[in-house]
Amino acid sequence: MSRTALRICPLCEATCGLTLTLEGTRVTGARGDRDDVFSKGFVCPKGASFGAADSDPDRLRTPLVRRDGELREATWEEAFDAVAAGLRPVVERHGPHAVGVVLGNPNVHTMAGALYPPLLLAGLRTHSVFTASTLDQMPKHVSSGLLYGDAGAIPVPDLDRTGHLLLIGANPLESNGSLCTAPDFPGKLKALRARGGTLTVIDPRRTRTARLADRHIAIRPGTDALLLAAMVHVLFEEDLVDLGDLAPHVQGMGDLAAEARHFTPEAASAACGVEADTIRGLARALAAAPTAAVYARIGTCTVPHGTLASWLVDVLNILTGNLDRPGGVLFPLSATGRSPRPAGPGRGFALGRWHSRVRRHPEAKGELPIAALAEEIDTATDEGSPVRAVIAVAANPVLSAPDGDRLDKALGALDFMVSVDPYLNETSRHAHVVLPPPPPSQAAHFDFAFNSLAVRNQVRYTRAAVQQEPGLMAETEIHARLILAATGLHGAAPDTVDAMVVEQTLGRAVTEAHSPVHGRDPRELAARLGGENGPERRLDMMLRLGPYGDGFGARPDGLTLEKLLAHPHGIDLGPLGPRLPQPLKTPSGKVELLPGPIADDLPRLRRALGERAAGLVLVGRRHLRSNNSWLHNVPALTGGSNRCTLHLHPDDAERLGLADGAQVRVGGAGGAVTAPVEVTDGILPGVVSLPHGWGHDRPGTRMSHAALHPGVNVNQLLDGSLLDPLSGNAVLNGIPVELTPVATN
Ligand SMILES: Nc1nc2c(c(=O)[nH]1)N[C@H]1C(S)=C(S)[C@@H](COP(=O)(O)OP(=O)(O)OC[C@H]3O[C@@H](n4cnc5c(=O)[nH]c(N)nc54)[C@H](O)[C@@H]3O)O[C@H]1N2
Ligand SMILES: Nc1nc2c(c(=O)[nH]1)N[C@H]1C(S)=C(S)[C@@H](COP(=O)(O)OP(=O)(O)OC[C@H]3O[C@@H](n4cnc5c(=O)[nH]c(N)nc54)[C@H](O)[C@@H]3O)O[C@H]1N2
Ligand code: SF4
Ligand SMILES: [Mo]
Repeated sequence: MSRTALRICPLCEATCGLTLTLEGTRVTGARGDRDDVFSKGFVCPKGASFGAADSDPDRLRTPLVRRDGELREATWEEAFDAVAAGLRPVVERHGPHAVGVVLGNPNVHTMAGALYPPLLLAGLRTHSVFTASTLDQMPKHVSSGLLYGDAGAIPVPDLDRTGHLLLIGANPLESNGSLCTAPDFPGKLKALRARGGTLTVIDPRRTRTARLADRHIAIRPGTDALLLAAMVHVLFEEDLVDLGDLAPHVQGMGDLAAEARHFTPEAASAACGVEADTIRGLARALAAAPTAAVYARIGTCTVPHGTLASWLVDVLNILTGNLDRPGGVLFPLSATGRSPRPAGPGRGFALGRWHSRVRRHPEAKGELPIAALAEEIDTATDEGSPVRAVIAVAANPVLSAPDGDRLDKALGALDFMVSVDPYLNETSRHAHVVLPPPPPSQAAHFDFAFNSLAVRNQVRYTRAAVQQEPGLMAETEIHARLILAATGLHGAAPDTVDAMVVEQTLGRAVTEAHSPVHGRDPRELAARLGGENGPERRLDMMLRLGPYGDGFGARPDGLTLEKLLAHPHGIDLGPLGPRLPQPLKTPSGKVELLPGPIADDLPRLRRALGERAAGLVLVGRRHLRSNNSWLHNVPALTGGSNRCTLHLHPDDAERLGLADGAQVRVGGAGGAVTAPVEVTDGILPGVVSLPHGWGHDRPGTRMSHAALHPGVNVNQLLDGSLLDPLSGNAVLNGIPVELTPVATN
């Protein structure tokens, strides 16, 4: 007998609601949940393959513990004993910074990853924190931190209502969107055009998104900040700046105008490979549109001027009055966000409160660049201990971060490593203990991160679709036990972690004047919490304290977990609305248009006006049926065009004597890889493209399907030295490479 169950898809940022078909405990099908208040039935091929990913026979089903050099199956008790025995001596002998914590992308797609890592970091007090953010969106956090005083305040394009979308370095037709949670992003772009709006795409490749657009502008990789600065120049020069309702909330216009003078379209044109008139036209169109949104992603973040480009995106939205207005870009209001405090000056955002040990990279948002992880492990300095133990949660930096070969060696030489990961892969194979979470059908789901990036305010929660298999442990419990083992409390009940958070959070809330529970007794509030387990009680608490919450009875119609459970397809909370000045936490209480660290970095951008890459440069690409490094083991998702090939323009192919299908050696600063050529005129001459997340040919892994078509690791071309200085984000796009034909017989 089959039955169905609802499950929010964890495979990308779109967070679609799925209806799973189940035979016993096995997921045999997945389709879009038509009644989902947000995704309304949308599903992509990845979501439709949820069952195949969920039931992958290579998923680990017991913990592994290294004995006599080999990873062997063990009980949970043995595994956590080994974690405590491995980590504590490192902390005690070498101090907290000797323990590195590496957090990967799927942490933003699990409840465990949202609720527990902050406690692990607070408990360990290590500065050695490395996450996928420094391969991704750290420039946007830094830009938001500096502009708005809050690194988490990221405005999202109002896709459903905008009249003009300028989309830069993003390919939502493959990625389904990022820092802009929008189920059916492709449909929303089509709807934009159907209602008479315009879509402009800036990308060195003619992507599927670019083909959908009114206009595609093929830019030289790594030069978006110059183009955007030139657009700012035009707005000032042609008197097109119009702050509208934003005017009272913005400071620093004069200084910004003065800086913008240097970036004429004529000066930027050659570096960008875009005509000056085209740049002027882009600025004029943006200013003329009744509503407009500039939206940029990976292609603008993972470049040498990532923070400046991210900042300029917001500057353009601000100067055209499109920040915080419907149809422009707006700040979502998430149901589990803190209840908004009254508007007013805040503490602002600090950068560089500490530095990495080896190359003195400044921290950003409490993190060090993951590109520096290998050197922080393998290089001794006079100052402090190298990283000697690593806790890796949902992370595969051997493939995702620069110079995997060096990192591979460094991880192999650690005193101790623990991975929380369902797979034995390129990274977890170095662990002394592997703690596997259950497959997603057996986990509850709530999107703590993506609700604060969603194009519509809404809230949804799905409990586990399938009962947890005997022998497995919920990932939330794995995290709680890991925290206890790492902080010297090994053996305490995992519930104590959640109870402590509840006590502290409620204890603080009752002292805050603006809180709906101000002045109440935290124990009385804690006793009222619903939920079947620790994580659910915490979710109930966050919902009830949040902006739509019931305030523990203060607003009886408000949200609670109980109410959410009564709405299995979610609760719509309406379109995004203006929120300024409340989200601002800058010292001035205003949007600070030209923050100091940005101004200090602008001379570097001015120098870039005169720089040209001499040879070929490489960019990445994503495929709809892929997800970074970990879905290549699902046969249903690896056929067809989802292949690790080098895209090359016909002119370059001819010049280099490379035919379609030929093997080519691609060399970069960090090493070389050999891949088959795919000749395509969908890429700018002088630019080549390889996808990331491939290279599944290392021994000691257990991903049998991925190993059949391993591909190559594009990040081996990098040596980890190229970073955006303000954010520490790795430069992954626009990197210089050399091609050499490989002789075949
Ligand atoms: N060249 C190049 N490199 C890139 C990028 C690029 O565009 N170009 N993109 C970068 C970006 S944006 C990102 S986010 C990073 C991602 O890089 P990582 O953060 O390393 O993420 P993944 O490669 O997705 O690996 C995720 C790991 O989590 C495991 N996992 C999957 N599901 C779960 C789960 O439910 N729980 C737990 N505990 N583990 C799970 C997987 O088995 C895998 O080991 O890659 C970056 N690397
Ligand atoms: N199918 C699938 N979906 C995914 C993922 C996946 O791996 N596969 N990963 C998820 C993750 S972790 C993330 S962060 C998001 C990322 O979401 P997106 O940012 O939409 O990711 P990409 O598809 O890599 O799009 C980046 C685009 O930037 C272009 N580009 C490269 N360099 C430059 C440049 O210098 N300037 C400009 N203007 N463009 C440039 C590339 O050609 C590419 O088309 O996707 C998420 N969704
Ligand atoms: S678009 Fe993303 S969230 Fe939606 S079904 Fe596909 S992978 Fe899942
Ligand atoms: Mo990402």
